[in-house]
Amino acid sequence: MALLTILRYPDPRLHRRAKAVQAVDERVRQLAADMAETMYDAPGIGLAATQVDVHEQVIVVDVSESRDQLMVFVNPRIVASSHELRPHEEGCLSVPGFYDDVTRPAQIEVEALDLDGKVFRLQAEGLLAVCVQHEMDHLQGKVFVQHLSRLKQARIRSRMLKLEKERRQEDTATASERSA
Ligand code: QAP
Ligand code: CO
Repeated sequence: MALLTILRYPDPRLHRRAKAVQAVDERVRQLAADMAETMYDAPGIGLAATQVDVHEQVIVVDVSESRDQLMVFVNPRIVASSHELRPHEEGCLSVPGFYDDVTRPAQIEVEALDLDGKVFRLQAEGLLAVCVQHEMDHLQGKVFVQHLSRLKQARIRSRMLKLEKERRQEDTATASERSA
């Protein structure tokens, strides 16, 4: 088990398109286990492989209160979605501290492989439907802020860059204190 580093928006690697997994083997099971550990540690309710700089179609989700209902989707695809749309507030581990409403289909049906490489289908609504769609967007290189207005995207981008810069200066100060 290992904690993985989560890429932060606006890192260009978040916009890479993930490739389909060719075989659900031990390597993929280890990736999913490490992603789950990283998501629970954050803590978050969903994480896509793209966010840990692995550009393969794997997502992990747990929307339960008890934090013990892990779902892993390999090569997920949406096979049906409702005409009904619903707004829901979203956040993202790659955009910490920023939240905004995104409107998406209220219900979806998703087909994916499980960790045994077996095909399964799942109907989802509510938070689970939001989370699966949000994570599947990551696999296409899309971050939820790209659903917002250009103005909001520009604001989030510059605030994230400013925070990153402050963090770097803080790290540099701490390092020079230690060596002094
Ligand atoms: C995607 O996001 C999601 O800003 C998963 O400071 C989010 O787990 C789908 C998080 C909302 C549906 C609704 C965000 C943690 C976690 C932050 C997450 C933060 C700390 C986000
Ligand atoms: Co996200």
